[in-house]
Amino acid sequence: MTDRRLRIAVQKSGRLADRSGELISGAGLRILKGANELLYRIENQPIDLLRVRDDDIPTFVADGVAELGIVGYNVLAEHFPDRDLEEMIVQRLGFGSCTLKVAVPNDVDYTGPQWLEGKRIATSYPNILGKWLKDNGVTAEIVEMRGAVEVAPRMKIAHAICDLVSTGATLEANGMKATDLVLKSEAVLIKAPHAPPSELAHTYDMLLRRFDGVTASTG
Ligand code: PRT
Ligand code: ZN
Repeated sequence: MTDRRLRIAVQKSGRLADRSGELISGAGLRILKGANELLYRIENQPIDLLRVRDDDIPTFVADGVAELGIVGYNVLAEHFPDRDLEEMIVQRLGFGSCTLKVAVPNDVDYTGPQWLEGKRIATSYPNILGKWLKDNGVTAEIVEMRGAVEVAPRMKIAHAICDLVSTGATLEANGMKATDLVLKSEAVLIKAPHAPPSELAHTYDMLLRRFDGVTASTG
């Protein structure tokens, strides 16, 4: 006998946490909140939830620390700029939708990607932005910021930004407008490169079928 359990890496708190929990509950898994904040047990299946920062999820799953993970496509793409992401993605989950866009101050007469030539652009997504600039034949300086990217132009740190947008309220509040679309994103279910241990294969297959069913029914 083994007490080996499957692991699903999920965001501990933040924009994807609630919907990830709903997906897991919707698949019939009963989450048992334990004293251990990092690891929650599933009461009725040999599964644990590994609750971490979203930035850690791509690596944990790619390294096989967790068999599955739920993360924003934007985080995955930034983490693995050179990988075939489709090999990792099991399914798109239909929540956490947002877009990564270039934005400039309202008074800028933005004429297209060429406007960015020689300029400074602040972003938390240097890999994705770097690729997009290259694809568009633009040479610009990328200023990497962990947060508060929207204040960079006002602080004279950068001429433009590249950031996630959902309602557009943050840009508006900061006197900026969105221009080019760099990446479309939503939450995705990702899997480790190796098959799960054979004694857990049945649970793993059942889980994927159920996630698929929940996503199909919630659209
Ligand atoms: O703590 P941890 O590292 O786990 O979380 P985090 O702070 O890095 O991420 P979190 O919880 O903010 O976001 C998790 C994921 O949600 C992101 O990686 C995206 O996949 C997705 N998502 C969807 C968003 C947004 N919408 C979004 N609007 N992530 C961030 N934003 C931010 C954006 O950066 C900007 O500051 O919201 C602001 C813009 O929103 P609007 O509505 O004003 O346009
Ligand atoms: Zn994060």
